[in-house]
Amino acid sequence: MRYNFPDIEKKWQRYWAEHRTFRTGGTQGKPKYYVLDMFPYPSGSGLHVGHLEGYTATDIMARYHRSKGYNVLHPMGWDAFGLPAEQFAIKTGTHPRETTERNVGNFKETLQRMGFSYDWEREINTTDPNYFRWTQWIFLRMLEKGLAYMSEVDVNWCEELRVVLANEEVEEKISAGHTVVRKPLRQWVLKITEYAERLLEDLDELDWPENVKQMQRNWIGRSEGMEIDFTLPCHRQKLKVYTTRPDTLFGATYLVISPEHPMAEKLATADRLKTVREYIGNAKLKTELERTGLQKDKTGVFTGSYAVNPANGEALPVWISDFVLITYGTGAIMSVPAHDSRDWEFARKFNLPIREVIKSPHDVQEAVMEDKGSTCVNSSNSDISLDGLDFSTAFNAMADWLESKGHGKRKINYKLRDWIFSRQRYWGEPIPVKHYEDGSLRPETDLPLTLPDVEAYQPSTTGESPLANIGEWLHGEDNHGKFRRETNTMPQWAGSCWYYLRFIDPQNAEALVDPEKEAYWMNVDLYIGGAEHAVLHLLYARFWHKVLYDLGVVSTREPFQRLFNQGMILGEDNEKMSKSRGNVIPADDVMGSYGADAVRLYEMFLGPLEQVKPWNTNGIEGISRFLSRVWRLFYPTDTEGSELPVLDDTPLAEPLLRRMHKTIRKVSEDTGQLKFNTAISEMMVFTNELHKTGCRQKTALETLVRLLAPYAPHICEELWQAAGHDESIALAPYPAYDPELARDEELTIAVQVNGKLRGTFTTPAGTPKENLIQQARSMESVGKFLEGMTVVREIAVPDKLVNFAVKP
Ligand code: ANZ
Repeated sequence: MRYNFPDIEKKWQRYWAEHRTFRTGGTQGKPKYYVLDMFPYPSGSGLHVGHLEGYTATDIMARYHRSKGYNVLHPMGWDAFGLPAEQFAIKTGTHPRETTERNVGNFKETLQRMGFSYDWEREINTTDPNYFRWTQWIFLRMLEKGLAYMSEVDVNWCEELRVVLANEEVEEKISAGHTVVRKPLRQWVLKITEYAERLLEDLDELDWPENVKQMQRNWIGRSEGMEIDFTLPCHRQKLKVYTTRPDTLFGATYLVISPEHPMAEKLATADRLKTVREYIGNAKLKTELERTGLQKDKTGVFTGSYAVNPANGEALPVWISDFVLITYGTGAIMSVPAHDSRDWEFARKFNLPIREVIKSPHDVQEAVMEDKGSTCVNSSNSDISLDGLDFSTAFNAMADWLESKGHGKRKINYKLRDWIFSRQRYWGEPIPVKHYEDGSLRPETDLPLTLPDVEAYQPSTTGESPLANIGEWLHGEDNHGKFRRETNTMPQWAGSCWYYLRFIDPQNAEALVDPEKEAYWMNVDLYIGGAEHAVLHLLYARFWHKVLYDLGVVSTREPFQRLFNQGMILGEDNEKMSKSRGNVIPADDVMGSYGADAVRLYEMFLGPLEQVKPWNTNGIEGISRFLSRVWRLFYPTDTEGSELPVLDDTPLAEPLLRRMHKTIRKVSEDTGQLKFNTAISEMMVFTNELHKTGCRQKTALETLVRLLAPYAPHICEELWQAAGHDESIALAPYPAYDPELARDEELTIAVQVNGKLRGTFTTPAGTPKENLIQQARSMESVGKFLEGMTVVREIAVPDKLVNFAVKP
């Protein structure tokens, strides 16, 4: 009988839906496993093979854990508010709801064609009023707690999109060619800074990639320093600077304040006022990035005023420069050009004095204190001396002295800013607040507050959302008086801040999530998604989760225990897949040619999940042949018809028995650790062995099919049924191995890149070439040398070595 994948795949997808095979179990009895994808924004261009990588990985984990006896929660939904649908509405007049529905339909069809074992009864959509009612509910709890507030803030205003951007979004928009300027607007802001310390501390207990944790740490940007007061002889006020290096105070030779600093104009002496005003005016036109970029030429003006250094009484000139940001510290710094590179550049450019106060024992051009063994020099007054002290001793000595004299205070600063939370948009969750004529503000009592239909989707000319044009929605009156509704909507990030909780209890009309169900399912055991969300989504969601924790809605401090970033799949040309490059491989096309099982298997066989790797259509042919070989173990001839395979029941011979137990061990271990590529090559080896020995023994063949089922579920269901089973293979237990029979004779294999030894690994004697290459590729110590390079040749010498010949 032939392997007819289109019919087989359709047949089993229908079977799973009819039998509700992947319905999530209740909260009793079994251990739980919650495995989650970063749910997609249903765009108009559909899913390509890159999108399916992470979804395939989570699906394998879901199926694997089900057969290992876990109660698995594996849901899917749609993060469907957002700009593209709104931009499309502006252009064509189509309601974003229509566009969204159509796109969701397409996405869902593709995902179902892939045979993913989602519990579709838990599907959610962030634009559904039954969903965003709870997004609005969370916002109102934040309002009550003072965590949501309105403020006149300098926002990042995108000219082309006529919308405010979060700090976290600016870079992406600039690189897309948009203009972003700073402009003051009254906005809703969420006080994420109140959680800075907890967001930082709790990172330590998470099983996340170290680089993602580090990016969050950098974004939060905690620094320990001091605020130091410099007296201004001609003014009553003092000038407060923030520094992380009070140990270098004797080396300060001038001060710099930000153009937005409230003292900037006041400090300008009459002869300098015109130049100072001009400089301040020009700074407004630049973005933060233009001002602070390291390679940027430094600009600045002298105010004409001087301030007194509390350590040595020297009068230091006060300058204005736009590399000092008003949003950080106090918006004023003391410059120590001998030991800070930006200060150094600035001093050289404007001919300001440079005084060394740190000596390094090493021969370095510019002494930095982090340099081990560096100590202070030229740093004493009649009260204290820092000379000869190392960084932390000097820091503390100076801090104690300044504090005792009332010249300064220790201070912890964070780079993290409060989260600007309003958008001048139609297609978002309405912010459920009413503004009354007396200036007061009250929450909407009746949630959800839904979106009215509008005629036109353009932002209003005042920069308000199109909702400001809908009179009957906008204005109203209740027993508190006449009111006007808030016209801002929430940013796209809002809905994804808590969706993982709604999957636990999607229909609940009384509460966001039932506490008992929450306690059973949380937190998420495995969360897979792209590294591009390292800061934005993952930081926002952690913040909301902590707010919900404080409200008693959730029982865990963190939402996602384990995070895994899949490496991007590039186009065949080694470039990122994108419409403009024309290198996108649509998922439906390859599924049409090779079937879902082949696509799933091939995506996982491309290389280690975390690695970036190019798609290669020739490679999928090989996988396709492998599936046919598995099929022919059961049906050796290509005859038409539907005869059942005849399998024999005699005990397995010793060598094959051992081989089988080893295979179970390896595939099971690798699958559990998301090392899917090596698990697959192990199954290939076993399949070859079965063919070579002409084995048609029931246990051996069924074992192969059970191991393969999480990867290629359709063909395995078909063969499992053919072997005489009535129940879905998804419900069959995972094969177990006998440790004694699974023991290996291990050999050490050397791995080289361009002939240089980059690592070794152990593997059973006789491991075939392709398996050796896969294992070698998965090694971190090797991967580093392959990244960004083109592999020109892969050489594997069985039982000895692997060598990769690469070029840039
Ligand atoms: C003197 C000094 C000497 C500094 C030295 C550094 C090195 P982090 O670690 O990022 O917190 N700074 C303070 N406020 C600033 C602002 N608003 N805009 C630009 N720069 C600002 O950085 C703190 C350091 O950055 C501070 O310590 C200050 O320069 C500068 F050898 O003060 B330092």
